[in-house]
Amino acid sequence: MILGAETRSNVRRDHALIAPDSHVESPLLGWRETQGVVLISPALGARFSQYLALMEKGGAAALPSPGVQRALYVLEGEVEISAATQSAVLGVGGYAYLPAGEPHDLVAREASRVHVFEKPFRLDPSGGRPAVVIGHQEEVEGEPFLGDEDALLKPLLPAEAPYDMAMNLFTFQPGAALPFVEVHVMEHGLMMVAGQGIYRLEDSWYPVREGDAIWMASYCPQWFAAHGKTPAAYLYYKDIHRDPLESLLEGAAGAELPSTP
Ligand code: UGY
Ligand code: MN
Repeated sequence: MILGAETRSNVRRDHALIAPDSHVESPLLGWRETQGVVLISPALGARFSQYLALMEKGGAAALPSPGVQRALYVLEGEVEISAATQSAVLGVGGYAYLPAGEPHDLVAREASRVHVFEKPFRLDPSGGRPAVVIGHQEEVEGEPFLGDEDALLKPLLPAEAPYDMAMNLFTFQPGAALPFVEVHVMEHGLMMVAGQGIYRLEDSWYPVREGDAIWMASYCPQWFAAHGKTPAAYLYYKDIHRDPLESLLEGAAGAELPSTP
């Protein structure tokens, strides 16, 4: 193989693996002293975006587009986040959730690598509004996944109806695996933050390791097993708590029910 002509990245109709060897940086609209790597976006078929913000010391974020919520997780460095009611300095493993329309400042106190999920917010029919969340993954208790103590799931955001997205941290001891091949309506965006393993996506099997990003469309068959001598961990996004018929219902809003004869 010719040097530079090979990559583990692979883009398919219902999934994608984006490995660091194929990253291309580009400016993030409105951010200062920051370059971005857009890993997942609607251009791929996704309903959300996932990107890396590579911030220089003093670099600062722009606000998301109107109606868009943001969940960020610090992979390297140290940033300061300030919203109307809360502010904090976040080191590695620190995270924040900013509801759509929430003004906030995000400034890098040193060169930092920040991982971001963004998604247009869909209001829950009961009208509940999500609140700002700021925390550190070490403060969140891991739940054994379907009873497996070797596969610990940390939900970083409240699992409540006003929140239409989840951001979770999933840690697998070497040899631990998802107990079955999942096929579900929810979509995922994922970032490997530690270790390595094998990801099955549809009918393909991918060796994956720290730094790899994965998109899984709705209904993409998925399975993971951790491999190696150290735990594997991934941060991932999932859309939750909304009616799967939502996109069809939008067009019908305000439509009259047919009258019965
Ligand atoms: O939350 C999930 O659906 C999770 N178990 N999926 C995954 O790890 N690929
Ligand atoms: Mn899943």
